[in-house]
Amino acid sequence: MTASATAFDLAAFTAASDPAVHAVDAEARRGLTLPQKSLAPWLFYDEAGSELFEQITELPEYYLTRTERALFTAHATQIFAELGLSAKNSNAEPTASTRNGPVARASQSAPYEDAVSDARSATIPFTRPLTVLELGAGTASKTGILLRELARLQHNVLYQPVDISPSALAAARVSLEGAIPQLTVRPHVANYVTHRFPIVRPAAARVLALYIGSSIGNFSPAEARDILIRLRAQLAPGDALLLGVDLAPCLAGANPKQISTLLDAYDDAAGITAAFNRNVLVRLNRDLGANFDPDRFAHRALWNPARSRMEMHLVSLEKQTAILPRSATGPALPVHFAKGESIHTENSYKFTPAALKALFAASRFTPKRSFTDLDNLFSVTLACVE
Ligand code: AVJ
Repeated sequence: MTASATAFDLAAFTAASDPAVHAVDAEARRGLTLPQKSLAPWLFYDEAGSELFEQITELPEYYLTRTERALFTAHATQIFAELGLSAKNSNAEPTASTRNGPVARASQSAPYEDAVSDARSATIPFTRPLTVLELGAGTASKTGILLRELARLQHNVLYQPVDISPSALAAARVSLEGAIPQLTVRPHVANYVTHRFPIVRPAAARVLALYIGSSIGNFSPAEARDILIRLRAQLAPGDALLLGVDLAPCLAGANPKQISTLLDAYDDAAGITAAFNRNVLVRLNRDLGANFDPDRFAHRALWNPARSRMEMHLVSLEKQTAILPRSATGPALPVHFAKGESIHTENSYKFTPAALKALFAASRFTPKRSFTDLDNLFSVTLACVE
């Protein structure tokens, strides 16, 4: 037996025994044999990729995280008030009162706002406690703002983050439980798209589901609708969804979002997004024993106006062939690239108010209130289950 045959056997053994590696192998074989090669964006989030994404969130060009954080800071009180939780009707000590900063304002222009203005003004008496579920929580750095506010309004808070990255969830648990004494974190490692996730409901608790950070943007309109339909099926009247989406560029208006803002956010000067993109090949090499040379692929970010999405690609700089070794799933697979041929690694959909409204309608959520920054970059919507 040659040395390389031994290495291949070892890769096959690893893939067969580890379900996570098996999923990587199956996705690589699916995506890399399509006419337009593709790899699903969940593959980005191994330990190194999760760390690179954290760095992205702090880049000057990547406005998404900081804008959403500002919206949470400005409107956390209002968000929980909409859910019937305010210092008035809780036993907990009220603290730092109104924090409506200049950064953010409540959007009054969204078309769905009109239909719900009556319901909004009604005061809902607080009775049942709230537990917080989060899809794609990652390290949950922004979530702390909301959880801290909730911990002021209710004695104990159960937080249930679901994420594909065990390392990110472990970091979330350590930092949040350290910072908020009344908080219990119950992490669940799962791909929330392909697998069911449990929702723990302490006696009579209502669920606030967070799907923030534009995570939903990785999915096509049909997939996004299905994710929300499946979430909705696990929820009951009185529960709610807080959805954070990145907004589409606009052509008119007082302060229109520019396409260049998007292009810069996905192709930063420091090259962190490029490293994040290439890391998917590093992961295939490590998990599957493939032999991609990440340096022979260029990072490319483009705006696709027809689909209202940013796309990331890895463009082959030359004619080349990489090999996925034999595994439990199949035989050794050579992957040929022409010069200039790309692997499509991510879609990041950007929403118009109309698209958002259609998404909520299709998944039977009732949007109650939307918050948007003054530059019309990002929006957070509270929607309820009726
Ligand atoms: C984590 C999916 C919200 O689409 O903006 C960041 C991932 N990709 N830079 C996004 C990402 C490139 C991010 N999401």
